[in-house]
Amino acid sequence: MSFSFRRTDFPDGFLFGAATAAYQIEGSSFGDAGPSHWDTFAATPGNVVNAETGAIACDHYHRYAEDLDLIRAGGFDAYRFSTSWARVMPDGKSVNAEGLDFYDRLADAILERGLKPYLTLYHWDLPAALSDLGGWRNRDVASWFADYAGIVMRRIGDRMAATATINEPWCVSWLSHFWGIHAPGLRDIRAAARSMHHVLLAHARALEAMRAAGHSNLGIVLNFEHANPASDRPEDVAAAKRYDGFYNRWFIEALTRKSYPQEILEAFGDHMPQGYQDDLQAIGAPIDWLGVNYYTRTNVAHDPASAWPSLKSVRGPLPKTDMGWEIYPDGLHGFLTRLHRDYTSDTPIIVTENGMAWDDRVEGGRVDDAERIAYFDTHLAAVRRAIADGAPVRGYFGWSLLDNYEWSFGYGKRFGMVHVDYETQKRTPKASFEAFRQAIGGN
Ligand code: IFM
Repeated sequence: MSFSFRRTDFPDGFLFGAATAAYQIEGSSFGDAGPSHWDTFAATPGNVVNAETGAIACDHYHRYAEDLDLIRAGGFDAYRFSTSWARVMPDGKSVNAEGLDFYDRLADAILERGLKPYLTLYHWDLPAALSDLGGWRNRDVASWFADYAGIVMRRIGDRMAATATINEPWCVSWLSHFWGIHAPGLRDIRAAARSMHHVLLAHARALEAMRAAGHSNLGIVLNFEHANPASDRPEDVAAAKRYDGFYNRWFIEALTRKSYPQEILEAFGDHMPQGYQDDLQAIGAPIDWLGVNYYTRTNVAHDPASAWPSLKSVRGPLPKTDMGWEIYPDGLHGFLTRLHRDYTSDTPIIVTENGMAWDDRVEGGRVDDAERIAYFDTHLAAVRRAIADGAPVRGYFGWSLLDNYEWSFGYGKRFGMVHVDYETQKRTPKASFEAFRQAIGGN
């Protein structure tokens, strides 16, 4: 099975890439990395399937050369990776030379293969020592993060094609501090309100520090989920609007309009940090590009029995991935055109993550992930339609290069274009990897 497109169906210079994140692949037990709040979260019963951690993961720390060879062989143009805060600053204060040396080697190795390095500075591995101090609930996290960003960029910033501050602020804040599904596992509206502001303040302070140091092509990566009303009933339509407010609009409106959605602010009330209004000017400083992560839609119903936001997700009718997520490519087209029209105008947009989990099996040395090929194909068709409709989309990164640690789901959910046998660490490119190679011109 192959894709319905070729590289030439996209504008000249359109980037195809593969994406990963440090904690999900590196092996956090190697190279004197410190514990992150994911290590402590996973060590607490009930948080992660089988109590699995990123201690070994895909052993990318030792196997990065082989993994980068794969990206090149697939014909990709770019590699999106993240640096681990806990590896670079194990106690949250001092620098681990071995950690920085690793990223220095990695940066060179990416360039040696003719790939463009797309760096994300925070993909969720907060040092446990900073979590002890309140982590994202503590306003000081903004200056801690700016310091860390400066340290990483001084070492490898000269070689980065593009740099994002934070991956998916919604996950860093709401998912982790209100729904308690990710580290640190809090379920508390005050923690949510604070972290939802501080994560953007941290972005702003890091951006300022990097600009002052002369770095360029700086952005942020937001995740978007289409909020579909479960019915035409006005209560469900209003619930979907609230969902869109705290999931999608909160972050993009602060970044582009220097304001938060009124309805969400009112619900947070006094839980918002004092004087938050004074930070919005900095939070709304221009970015050079916006990263968009998109996977699915949610069908939202009003739920009068639960506290604000008084809603629940209900099972929808569309085919689903192994995560139970509905496959809805129109949502990607919708966000790309909506962002361009309502928020970001001509700021370049890069699809920094898109992909699906499937219960892949190696059979006869092959993994025939036809479902994933169809997923990528229909979403890349949505990207093409968005470009035709005027959205300045400049690239697309498949999530993910490798099967990896899927956070609270442990290793059970496979998102990779390359299968990983966690016993032997053997990599087996799947049919979707081969489909990319054929469409975009690898060896
Ligand atoms: O694996 C994650 C990634 O770390 C962030 N975006 C969503 C992916 C799939 O859940």
